[in-house]
Amino acid sequence: MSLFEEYDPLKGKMFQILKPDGTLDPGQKPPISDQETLALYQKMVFIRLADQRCLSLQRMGRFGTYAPIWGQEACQVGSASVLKKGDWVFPAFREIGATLIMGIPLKNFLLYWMGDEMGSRAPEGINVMPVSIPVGSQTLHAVGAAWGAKLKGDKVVAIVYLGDGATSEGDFHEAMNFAGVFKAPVIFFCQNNQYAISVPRSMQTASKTLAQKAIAYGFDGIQVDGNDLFGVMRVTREAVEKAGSGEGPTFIEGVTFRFGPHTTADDPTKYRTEKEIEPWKPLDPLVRLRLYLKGKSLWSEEVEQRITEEAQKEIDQAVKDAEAVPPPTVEDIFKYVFAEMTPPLKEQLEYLKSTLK
Ligand SMILES: Cc1ncc(C[n+]2csc(CCOP(=O)(O)OP(=O)(O)O)c2C)c(N)n1
Ligand SMILES: [Mg+2]
Repeated sequence: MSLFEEYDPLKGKMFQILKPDGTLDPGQKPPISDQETLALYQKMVFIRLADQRCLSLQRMGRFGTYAPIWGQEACQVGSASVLKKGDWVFPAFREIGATLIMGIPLKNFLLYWMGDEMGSRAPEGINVMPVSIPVGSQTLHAVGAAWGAKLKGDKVVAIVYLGDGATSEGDFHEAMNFAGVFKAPVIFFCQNNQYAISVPRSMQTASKTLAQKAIAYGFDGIQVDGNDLFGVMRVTREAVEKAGSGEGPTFIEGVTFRFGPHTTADDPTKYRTEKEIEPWKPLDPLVRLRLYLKGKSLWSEEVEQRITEEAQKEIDQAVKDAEAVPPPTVEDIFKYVFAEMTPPLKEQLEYLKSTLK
């Protein structure tokens, strides 16, 4: 029986390898070695610290806005770390983890949120698409890229990150339908973080799980503990292999929790109680992995201090580098709409310039 048959979402079973106490589920093995686990833990620490820095930069007025990952690191690190370099990645707007794992420099990521679209430009050979602010639209782009790759015979897959709220968008359903019909090599990675801004999961859909939505479109859906790095890796790897062998799409629901605000523009205490957050705290993906590594004598306070210091140094440098880039000019808003600026655009640019004098 395949993993997807065994964890058919209609049976209501969620896949998990690493339990919250840091021990393994009986009968399950970690998908990577202990040394690889330590290396990914280090990346997760880096991502959490970079995320905190982004929040601070926004609070100091050095970022426009920001959507923190805090709590969702295992979903993103676990899924992106099983991809190959040429695979297509379509992020939503909360994807610092997947973005950095795919090799986008932190400097680029920072630049984007500082308001410079050059930050969206991926280095050659890294197929990470720009942030998608419109909820769910990136699912269509991913299916298109996956289908295109299939037609061209490129041995790559596309993965698209979306939230629980995005599953209520029309775009999402069109993408799911198209992916199923054309057996596109695409993975829908849905981070069910329980909220779409202030709207709780219970108000989003009457479906028991989000994973079961895949069934209506004729392909596999699976619910995985999204705070379990090992579980996420195993499920995503299986989906990648399936897509690579021509068996089409998979929908993965990573069950997780957003500890922070939706973005720096909202105050979660207005719609979420402390009582609701409390049970998620011990499920923190970093805490769990730390317990596992400690059990293997690979984690100690000293190790934590060393990787924290290394990370902070690298983050400091990336912030310096990003802030050293001259800010975009007023012309940049108009210059790239068409290959050549149209007369109305030229007129508008002159008008804006005159008002800024
Ligand atoms: C098409 C569209 N509608 C509404 C919004 C405003 N909006 C931004 S994020 C968001 C909620 C998204 O929730 P979810 O998909 O669960 O992702 P999460 O923010 O939890 O990661 C909404 C409604 C938008 N950006 N685009
Ligand atoms: Mg959400």
